[in-house]
Amino acid sequence: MADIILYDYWRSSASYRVRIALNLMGLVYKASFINLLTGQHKTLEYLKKQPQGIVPAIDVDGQTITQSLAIIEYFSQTRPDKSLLPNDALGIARVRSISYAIAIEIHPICNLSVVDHIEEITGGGIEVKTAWMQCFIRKGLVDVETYLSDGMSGKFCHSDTPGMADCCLIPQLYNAARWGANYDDLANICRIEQACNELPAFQKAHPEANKPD
Ligand SMILES: N[C@@H](CCC(=O)N[C@@H](CS)C(=O)NCC(=O)O)C(=O)O
Repeated sequence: MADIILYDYWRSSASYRVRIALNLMGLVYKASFINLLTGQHKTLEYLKKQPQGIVPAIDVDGQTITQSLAIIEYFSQTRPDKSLLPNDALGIARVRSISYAIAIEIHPICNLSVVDHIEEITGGGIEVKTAWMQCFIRKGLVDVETYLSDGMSGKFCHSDTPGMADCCLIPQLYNAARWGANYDDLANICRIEQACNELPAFQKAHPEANKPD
């Protein structure tokens, strides 16, 4: 099988989701570092891979795939023995609900390009940016906690096996900590975070372990 190349930025939570997923599936990949700080994601060369100019993107099986959840689902479908989705339709729907609550509800409104723009149009400083992040990350995590309190979570977001929802949750918590959004009172989230942090797949995917030299 052809090499897997992940177009990655160490601090990107969407890239971090895919790093966790590849590690959980035991898939070896090469990381190609795309420096968001120098605008490498907006170069013509990278835009041929990812026309939106965002990370991650991945080269696999002779194709390029974009969007973190599409990437995780692609691997789950093409390598079913390593799938990060449950076997039943209801389970898949639940895992997608939790994943989307993070990746579609929290992440886009807390993207740096969004908060930088808010800072610019309000004329506010870092305080405006921080208040925005804390408000919307906290609100989104409270919603996720409600999902996780439905009796269908186990050791992880869904059952006792880590899967796609955990790949979304842990990077979002890293971002919450970065901006000082409190979630100490959200018991299921804290319990699942602890379980994930014990696994090498999550440890190896952590941004600090993926900083370029
Ligand atoms: N929905 C996308 C989100 C990707 C995304 O927003 N990536 C951010 C980093 S986490 C990015 O590349 N931002 C660069 C920019 O906005 O200029 C996914 O899940 O892959």
